[in-house]
Amino acid sequence: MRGFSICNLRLVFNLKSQILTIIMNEDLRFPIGKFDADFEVTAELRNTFVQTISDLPVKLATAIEGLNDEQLDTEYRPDGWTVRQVVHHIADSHLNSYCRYKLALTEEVPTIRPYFEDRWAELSDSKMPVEVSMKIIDGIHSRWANLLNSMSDVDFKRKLKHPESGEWTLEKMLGLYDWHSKHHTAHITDLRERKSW
Ligand code: NI
Repeated sequence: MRGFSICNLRLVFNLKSQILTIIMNEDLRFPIGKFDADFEVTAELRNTFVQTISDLPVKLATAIEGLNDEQLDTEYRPDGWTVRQVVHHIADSHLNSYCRYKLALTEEVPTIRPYFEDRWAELSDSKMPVEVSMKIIDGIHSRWANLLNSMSDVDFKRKLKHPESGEWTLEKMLGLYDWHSKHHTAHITDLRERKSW
């Protein structure tokens, strides 16, 4: 191949390793894959989603059990959130979600208010001890699960509107938070496995 020097080879090698790094980082970022909204919600599936919401406080407590401050301040992937930020983010995200459920149950297709989760994770309260958010998650999930268990089929078909992604039924949104709960828990459990913590 004419003009294909060592420099070109190095370039190809560097590009290849850069692409590999990006792919590996994406795997670390999405340990259970990305959320796919293309599914039919059956009553059985809905029950498994409700169970995930009930179980998260215990599953998350198990995932972070015994971690010291240095470990909590370790990023789960290069340039990613620390374990501490992940825990505080779950509290931020799920308290918003809980409010959105209550809005959708009491108003006609309310438009919800998005927020910049990355900016929230940089605020001072995301550096607090994780126990603070574990208490929030415990309380929110207890009430959220109670609410979900009280909802009828008709309630689960109620909708809210996200300004960017459009209308969501509450049962479809529950699929998102089932995924979200497992997604962030896996960030922590995968990191511990890689680090042998
Ligand atoms: Ni998240």
